[in-house]
Amino acid sequence: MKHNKETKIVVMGAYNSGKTTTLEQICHNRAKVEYNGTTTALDYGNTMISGEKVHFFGTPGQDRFRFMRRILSEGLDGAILVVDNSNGITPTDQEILGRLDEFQIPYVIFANKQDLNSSDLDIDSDAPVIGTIAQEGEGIMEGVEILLEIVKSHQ
Ligand SMILES: Nc1nc2c(ncn2[C@@H]2O[C@H](COP(=O)(O)OP(=O)(O)OP(=O)(O)O)[C@@H](O)[C@H]2O)c(=O)[nH]1
Ligand SMILES: [Mg+2]
Repeated sequence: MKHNKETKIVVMGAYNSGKTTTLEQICHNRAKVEYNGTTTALDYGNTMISGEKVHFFGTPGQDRFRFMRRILSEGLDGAILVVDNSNGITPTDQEILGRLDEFQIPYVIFANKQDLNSSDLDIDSDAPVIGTIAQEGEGIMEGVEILLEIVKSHQ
């Protein structure tokens, strides 16, 4: 019988882009550490997808917590970069993209807040870009499924 490894996905992105909201849509049993609505340590949740357990860790977006990105990214199988589409790609996003490409981590980009701005992201990446409205759950599970396919084909 095939051994089903549990999968670890890390949700990354700049401050206020919608990482926590995204994770809340994916997972129903969750823990979060935040202060005044901003993530200060991490978000965590897990869910079963196609009979496999998938763990999601959300990073803090504020640059003063960037060390958490490194800690939470130990042993990750894949990543979601959540971009605020009304802001475009920020320096934080650029830094994350550079690392994901450098270490050949499978990832997808969620172009979030499509309700505020639905123009195309100007981005230098070969990863799939999925338009999302995290608050309404739009695009989220479709994007997760695309990511899990890429993670599987990468293994
Ligand atoms: N209009 C709109 N607002 C959104 C969307 N997704 C999230 N938000 C709002 O954006 C704000 C930030 O969302 P969070 O999910 O806390 O963002 P975050 O990336 O976890 O923020 P940090 O942890 O502080 O980096 C909240 O007020 C959300 O309600 C969206 O698709 N559209
Ligand atoms: Mg957050």
